[in-house]
Amino acid sequence: MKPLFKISLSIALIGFVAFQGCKPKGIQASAGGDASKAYVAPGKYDEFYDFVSGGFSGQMSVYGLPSGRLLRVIPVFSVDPEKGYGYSEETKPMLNTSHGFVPWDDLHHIALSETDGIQDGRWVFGNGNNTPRIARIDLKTFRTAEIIEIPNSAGNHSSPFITENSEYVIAGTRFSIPMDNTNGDVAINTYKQNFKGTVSFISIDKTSGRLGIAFQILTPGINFDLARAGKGKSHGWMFFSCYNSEKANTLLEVNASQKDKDFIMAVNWKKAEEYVKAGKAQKRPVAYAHNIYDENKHMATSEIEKEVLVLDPKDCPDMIYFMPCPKSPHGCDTDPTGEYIVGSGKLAAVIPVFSFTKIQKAIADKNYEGEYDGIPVLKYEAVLHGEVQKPGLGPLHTEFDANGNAYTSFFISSEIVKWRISDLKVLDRVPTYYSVGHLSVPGGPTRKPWGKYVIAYNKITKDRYLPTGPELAQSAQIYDISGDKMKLILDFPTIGEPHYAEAIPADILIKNSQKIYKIEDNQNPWVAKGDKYARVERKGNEVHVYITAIRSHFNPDNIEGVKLGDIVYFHVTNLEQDWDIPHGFAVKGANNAELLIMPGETQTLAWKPDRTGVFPIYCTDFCSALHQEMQGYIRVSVAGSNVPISFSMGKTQTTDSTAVNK
Ligand code: K7E
Ligand code: CUA
Repeated sequence: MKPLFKISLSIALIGFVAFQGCKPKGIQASAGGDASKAYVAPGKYDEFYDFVSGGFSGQMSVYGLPSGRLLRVIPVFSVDPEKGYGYSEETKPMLNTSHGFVPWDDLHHIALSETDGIQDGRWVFGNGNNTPRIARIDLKTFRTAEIIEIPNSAGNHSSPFITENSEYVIAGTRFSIPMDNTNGDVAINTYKQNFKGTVSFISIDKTSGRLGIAFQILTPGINFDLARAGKGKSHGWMFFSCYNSEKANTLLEVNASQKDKDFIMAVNWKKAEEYVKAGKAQKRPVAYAHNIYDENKHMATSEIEKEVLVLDPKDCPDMIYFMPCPKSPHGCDTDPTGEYIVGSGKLAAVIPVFSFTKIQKAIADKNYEGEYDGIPVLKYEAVLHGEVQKPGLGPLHTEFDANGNAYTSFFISSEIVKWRISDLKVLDRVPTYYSVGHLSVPGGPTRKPWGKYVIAYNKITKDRYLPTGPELAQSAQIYDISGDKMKLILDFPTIGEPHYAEAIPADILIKNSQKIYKIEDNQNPWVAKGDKYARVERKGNEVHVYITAIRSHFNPDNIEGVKLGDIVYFHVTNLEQDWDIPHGFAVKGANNAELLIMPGETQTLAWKPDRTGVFPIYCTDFCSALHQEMQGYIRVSVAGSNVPISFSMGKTQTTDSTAVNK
């Protein structure tokens, strides 16, 4: 540490301690003094990128760790007017589904791509809970590159969890439902006869990342909550937590809490692959949207796919097993070695830890306690490594460090508990402020945890921040876990309602981060690659404005000849080839949003004028000293007007032949 840094840090610390002085006593004590560990000096980079789910915001946000600085919000399942996502003609198809345009969703879980069980920094995946979807975000550009809808599913909560070589992300349905190819118009109280669950295996192309639904497995009508892939010795298996083994269809808070134990479902997906190869899967008619953003065309396309392969466990022995798990399990997490599977029963008084070796032995010995809908149920004692006794109340999720320790979040007792996997001893506990949901250790779900911190994502903030009306910010808290005891070092408010998050060392991503799109590679059908292509064309009642943007003007910036009843398409190409120089574009009265166009990119805004007059257009992103001069006018005349199409910039009416009004 340089001396200068020390001085400014101690000033910061004095401020910090003084500020703590006016807080309630309990909080002050627990926040005690290790803020230096979260301090990243101005101008310095953070050590980790933290990808945080936005919950009901439908987005993903990116923070630096350990500073908690917000770096970016990535629009995924919800429209984002700030970036024009879901508003521009090029991005609208990303939000297409079999139900049409669905501009919102609920994103709970993050999965970073892995090679050999280690984060490789290529892609990050997120789930849409409401209208079942999985998204792939490209980590070169931090933009959503693909969204695939999941058929035969409702409430895609148990998703997206990734296998150790990114073979698959999986998607387990939370709600069981009548299958898509059956007549779903049935009485709800026929649940037990007509409702089924599925878990889907979505393959990831090794080079392009392109997703495809490889197969689905039909399951009893229970609810899938969370999942984790096996790794190392348990690679080839996937573990799903299930609740509502009672198969209740009403008042689940009571009716789905009847049994002492629900299940963790163990799926041998290597075996499932064999069954698919052997032709055991049934082709079922379905309809689901598959949306891909083409980086060269700067444009998304959406296709409706029509078929899915479904495996029925009846035809596929040795593919799935149930393990009893107390009581309404939520989290289901595998440790870095792949030997231990931790089930967190929301209503359970212990944390059961299962052993993969014992599971294999119980399967070989057919050590079953019975069947559930024809699927073998392994004996609890036979597969149990042991139980963590008196851990806390309301265990939800568990993450791991590289030293054989586990960290479990407790919603009801509002704490993180550190325990040792080998002997199941509780080692430490710290309060969270308040009611932690997920927690996350960098690399925590992988074969190689990076450790250093555990971050709590809390549901309730109460007195932690200045009041902001009826709704308060959700909050994350960072604890230093480098020593024996966990130490709270920072609170930071978050966007939306975070559930899961995953952090990755910054070095892995920085080197791949893209700075611009090359204008020569731009294959958007409406691109204008320079002034000579700037033009306005009428096609029936469509007016296409091919407009270029470069500091600090639009070309053209005076446009006439639009008539009421026309739809105007502004195709804006940003000609800049410098990092961090987007231009924005907005027109008065537009019913959608702005465009925010990256260097080398083309984006299109559709505008249907509702009245005659002259309407300003302008750049919305402060791009230069003369940003405020980056503006123009478009004139709208009456429907039968004979004002011809014309366009210009500066004094010169263009005389380029491509630009002449035909
Ligand atoms: Cu526990 Cu939706 Cu992962 Cu929230 S879920 S906390
Ligand atoms: Cu371009 Cu401001």
